Amino acid sequence: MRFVNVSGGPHNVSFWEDSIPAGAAATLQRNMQKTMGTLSGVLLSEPNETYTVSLAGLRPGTYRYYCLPHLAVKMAGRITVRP
Ligand SMILES: [Cu+2]
Repeated sequence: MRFVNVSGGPHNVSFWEDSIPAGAAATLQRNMQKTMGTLSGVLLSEPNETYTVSLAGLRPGTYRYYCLPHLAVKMAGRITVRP
């Protein structure tokens, strides 16, 4: 999955550890491009900068994420991995 910084940055992709399937954290962490902490992607500041999270090997379920700088305005989303 590829995220693009269109405007209003910096943005990032941080997953709620308690909102992903049990046992999925290690795989998800490995699948994330550069991180700045547990399940927390680096900040994107440049226009059209991208951030990639591979879905390879992720167990089925819902993975909820948010943007750390914009959590207060509820910038968030979810990825559903189907079996
Ligand atoms: Cu944001």
